[in-house]
Amino acid sequence: MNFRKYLVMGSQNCNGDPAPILETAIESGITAFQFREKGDGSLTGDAKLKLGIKLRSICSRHNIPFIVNDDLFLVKPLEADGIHVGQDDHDVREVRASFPYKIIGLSVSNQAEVARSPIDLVDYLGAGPIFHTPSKDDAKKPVGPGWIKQLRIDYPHKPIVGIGGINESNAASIMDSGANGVAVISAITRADDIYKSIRKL
Ligand code: TZP
Ligand code: MG
Repeated sequence: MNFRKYLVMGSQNCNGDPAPILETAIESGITAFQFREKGDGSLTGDAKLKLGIKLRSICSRHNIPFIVNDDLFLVKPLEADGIHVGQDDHDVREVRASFPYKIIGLSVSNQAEVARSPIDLVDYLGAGPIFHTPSKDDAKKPVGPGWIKQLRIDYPHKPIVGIGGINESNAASIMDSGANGVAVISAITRADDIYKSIRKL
């Protein structure tokens, strides 16, 4: 999976229909997508599944990896390529046991979280929040690009994506710190010009 420009998005991040935003983002060069329907105003149940199916089919048509955030029950119906979990979500060991061949991503914000996580079972690490984020109410304290440098030293071969407050003006600092890519919500969903913003990420 190419992690270079990883769009994370749910309907709660968009003013209107997320589908055309995803289409435009793919045409503009994103390399991966995570369906993250979570937080204030997010959909649940059938409406969530229905939107997932729509976004999944867009990714399939363009050969863009489709990762589901947290919701294990959506992995099969959406034929997701993988699943991303946070520290308060499902245990990685259980996720790996249920999905031996799927891509699994894990969020890590500090050394204590790394120490208690089975890093060898995951395919990539989400490192952050690197900067202040407007997109996650319960986000932890920003850790800065130094966190990516540390993870890169400790895990030279593990794919790492930075997340949290990343945009076209600071994305280079994330890549320079050793990340394989940047994961963003608002830099794309709130962009005046999605194409330009993604080109510069
Ligand atoms: N996890 C850590 S920060 C964050 C998530 C899901 C939100 C990232 O959103 P934005 O708008 O790119 O800061
Ligand atoms: Mg989570």
